[in-house]
Amino acid sequence: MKLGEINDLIQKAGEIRNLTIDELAEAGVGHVGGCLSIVEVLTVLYYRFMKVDANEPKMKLRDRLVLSKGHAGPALYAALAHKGFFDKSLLSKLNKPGTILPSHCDMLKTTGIDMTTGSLGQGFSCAVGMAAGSKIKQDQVTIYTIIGDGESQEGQIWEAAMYAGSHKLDNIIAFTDYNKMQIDGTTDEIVSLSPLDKKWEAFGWHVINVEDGHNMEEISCAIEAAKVLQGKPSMIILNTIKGKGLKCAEKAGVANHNMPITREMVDREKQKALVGEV
Ligand SMILES: Cc1ncc(C[n+]2csc(CCOP(=O)(O)OP(=O)(O)O)c2C)c(N)n1
Ligand SMILES: [Mg+2]
Repeated sequence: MKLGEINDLIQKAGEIRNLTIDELAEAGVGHVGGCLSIVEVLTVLYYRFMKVDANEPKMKLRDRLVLSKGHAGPALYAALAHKGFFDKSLLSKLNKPGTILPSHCDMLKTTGIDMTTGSLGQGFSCAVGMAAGSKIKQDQVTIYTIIGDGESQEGQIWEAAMYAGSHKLDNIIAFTDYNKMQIDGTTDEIVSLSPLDKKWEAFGWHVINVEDGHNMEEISCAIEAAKVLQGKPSMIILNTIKGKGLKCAEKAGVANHNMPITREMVDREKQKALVGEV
């Protein structure tokens, strides 16, 4: 990837992160941690890989993204607004009465959302079903899906994983947002996933570990490798930081899962950054 291209992605990810933070601050509370850990993968998908058209959101032969960890909807809304699927001003209406942007993804409400999600495990199953359907129809599209690490403790994930591996669905590229935290603690404290890569391999998936899940060059290389691979579905494990880029969220640790966030908190942090105090 050329330097200019990387810098452009970094700028876009910064803008999408800021849109996400402002959107959540306007709502006053939200899934701050799990939104901020997926900003880079969303940026890379929408600006480097996904065959989508904001002017024709229902284009038949488009790539799909199923955000199985549907509680991170606000990050996806920010990416979609940035890409032009709807007006950025709508982000200020997150989760308010009459909004098109509910806290969790709803394909009947929001332009650009490919699947309704929020019940952990189900979105991933839908994505596998979409990949199977695309194969039958011989549609040349890629189904992308993002799951959480806590979500990976759902049995439904592994039923779908087994199906995709068994049917050699090489048109699905999945990501695990491996931020090592879930709602009530770290994944190690609740149910350890280790060795996560070996588990996916055992289910017939090609696995790529991305050491720094916020490095968009690394993420891009992983997707490029997954796209050319034939005969297996791909799982890209992104080692991420829950709350990435908002210091008060990063410091809160597990408590950042669904935390209060106000304009004052965000402004205070921006001011501290300006005077070099973090
Ligand atoms: C079936 C189901 N059970 C419980 C919940 C409540 N819930 C929402 S998010 C969450 C934790 C998910 O953790 P993880 O997948 O690690 O998400 P992330 O760290 O990326 O925010 C839980 C238990 C849910 N949405 N669906
Ligand atoms: Mg997690």
